[in-house]
Amino acid sequence: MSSISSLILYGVPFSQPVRAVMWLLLNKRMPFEMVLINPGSTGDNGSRNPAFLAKNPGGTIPTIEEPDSGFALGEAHAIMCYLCNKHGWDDLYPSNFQARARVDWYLNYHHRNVRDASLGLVAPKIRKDLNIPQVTQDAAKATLTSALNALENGWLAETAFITGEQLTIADFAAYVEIGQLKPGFTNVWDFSPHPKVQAWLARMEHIEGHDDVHVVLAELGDISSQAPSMETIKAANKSALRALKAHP
Ligand SMILES: N[C@@H](CCC(=O)N[C@@H](CS)C(=O)NCC(=O)O)C(=O)O
Repeated sequence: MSSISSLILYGVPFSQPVRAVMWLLLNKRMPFEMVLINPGSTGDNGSRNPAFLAKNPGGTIPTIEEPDSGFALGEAHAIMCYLCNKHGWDDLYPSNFQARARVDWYLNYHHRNVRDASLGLVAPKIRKDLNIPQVTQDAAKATLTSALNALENGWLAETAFITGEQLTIADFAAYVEIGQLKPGFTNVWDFSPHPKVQAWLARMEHIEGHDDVHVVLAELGDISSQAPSMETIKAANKSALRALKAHP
């Protein structure tokens, strides 16, 4: 996965926005090195440690760094757009202004809508330390339901992918949130009211890089009836990193 001067991706495979960036890089077979950063921790490898805050003042993963120039960038969507711009990956981030604007539209929409999948359903079980109040979880689930309705009746109503017939980075961004909920992974959501979303999820499974990016969730398995132990979470992360290293 890496060479000495390759791009550095700070993160952990458990992080949804980190997985979006990983997927883009694996899909494009772009060498990178993942440097493990513990989200929320002020410790040595923590995202709230002063050394990390100097790279990303928001203290979040993913963050990338280019070793040659020292250029650092945070926010998964900004990172994916930058990488597509830099490498000319117009297939995933179209150069046509209107097509690109539709991708940007979804990427902006995502943050306070689809992203609530993690807040309402995954973080309460994986990040028990956050003590996310029930009322917050319920509000996040309601937001997710509205977002899935918007995907079902709007974005995915007529097309194979979110902004049209072509896969774009909008699909990576959306899938890392929505896909994590399905049977085979955490199994914490009933998708039966959303058949078009289900069909899109199935389509996304065939996109290059899907399996390697999602080792962490395949290993974690069903968490619908019981929250996983810290050992299970750590083991899943380790398997995910092994898979990443083995990627051509
Ligand atoms: N909008 C950001 C969200 C990043 C984010 O929420 N990352 C979490 C991990 S999934 C994080 O770093 N949390 C640590 C913290 O906020 O202290 C993005 O898309 O990159």
